[in-house]
Formats: sequence, C-alpha cells, structure tokens
Amino acid sequence: MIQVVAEPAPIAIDLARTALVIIDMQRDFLEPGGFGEALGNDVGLLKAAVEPCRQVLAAARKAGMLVIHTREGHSPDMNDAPPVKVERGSPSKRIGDAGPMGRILIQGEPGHDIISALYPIAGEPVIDKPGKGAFYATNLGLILSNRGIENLLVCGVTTEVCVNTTVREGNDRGFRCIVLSDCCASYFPEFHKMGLAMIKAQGGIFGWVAGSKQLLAAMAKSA
Ligand code: TIU
Repeated sequence: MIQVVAEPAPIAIDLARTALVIIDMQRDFLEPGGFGEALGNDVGLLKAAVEPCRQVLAAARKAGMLVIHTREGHSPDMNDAPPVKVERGSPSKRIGDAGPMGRILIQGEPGHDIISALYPIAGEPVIDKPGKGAFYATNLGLILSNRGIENLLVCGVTTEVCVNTTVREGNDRGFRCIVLSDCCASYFPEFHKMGLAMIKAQGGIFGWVAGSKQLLAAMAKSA
C-alpha cells in the first residue's frame, strides 16, 4: 500500500490493484494540424502535461503496474461516428477530412497516433474509443475487472472533456479515481482548474486530485 497526499483527503492504494490510464495523448490533440487545432484551439496549451505524464509513466512501468492508453477516434468508414459529433460547430476541418496528419480523428492515420514521448510499449493495452468516456463502447471495464483493478490513476487530455467523462464513468462503476492534476491539461486553463475542482468537491464526489510529485514521492517511499 502507498499513501498519496491528495485532495480532498489522502488516499491509500495498493499498486497491484491500480492502473495508470493515460487518456488521448494523441497527435490530433497535441500537435498543430489535428483535431484540436481544427476546433480553433491553441494546442500548445496541452504541452505542459507531457513531461509529468512521462515521469509517471516511467514510474508505473518500473513498479510493474498495469498501464492503459486510450485514443479517441473513428473507423475509416466512420460508421461509429455519430452525425451529431461530425456535424457540430464550424471547425476548419471536420472529423474524417484530410489534414497534414492524415484524416482528422480517424484510426490508422498519423494524427490519431499517440505522441512519441508517451508511446505505448508491448503489453500495454491501447483502447480505441469513439466517445469522450473511455468506458463507453470499449472493453476497458472488462480489462480492469479481469486484472482485479480497483483504483485508477488518470492522466491525459482534456481535463474537462475526456478526462472528466472517464472519471465520472469510472466513479459510477466503483473505481477509486485519482486524477493527476499536472498530468492533465485543457485548451481552456479555467476549465482545467474547474474540471479538477468538480472532481474533488463535496468530499470527492467523483474522486481525488493529486500532483504527480505527490504520487511519485509516495511510490519512491514504498520502493
Ligand atoms: N480527448 C478529448 O478530450 N476530446 C476532445 O474533443 N476534447 C476537447 O477538449 N475538444
């Protein structure tokens, strides 16, 4: 067991029953020319999360923890893309359109891939998800229950969209979700702040929030 300094309260977790879940750290969200930029966002704002994520990923691998990566996207025929998602707003490019990193948010295209700094290694499940939540229309829940996982350390982008949705789904399914604040980022700094505040409010209504340094310190103590 390790004891992590977190908000709204410290939490004790068994690393053998804990998975690191890295949400959608894809080129389409973090690099110019992808989905994030097509929506009108400054993708540079997400860079801050990369190095903290890299450090947590290295520590999780060293500790032998289950590491799971997710990617948001759709099949090339786009049968799994709801029209309401494809048609909404007035982006410069829509899902499925051709961009400098291939078709926007389409599986198999360069933009859909995970950034090189956080690239999965053999044995780490990669969950392709059509929605915001990582449990929706995926086998994530099955993988976690087969491995006896009770706790999720959650990193990734964006804080208020796919991270928050996944944490809410995970909370309803009985997982203790600990969101690593500096390992998440948003195109809207105020949404990042409030996205974390919503998770830890009311005694931790959806989960816990901790800094990567707090987690790494707790892991180092137990090593
Ligand atoms: N992964 C994820 O958060 N998908 C988004 O579309 N996020 C936005 O903030 N747009």
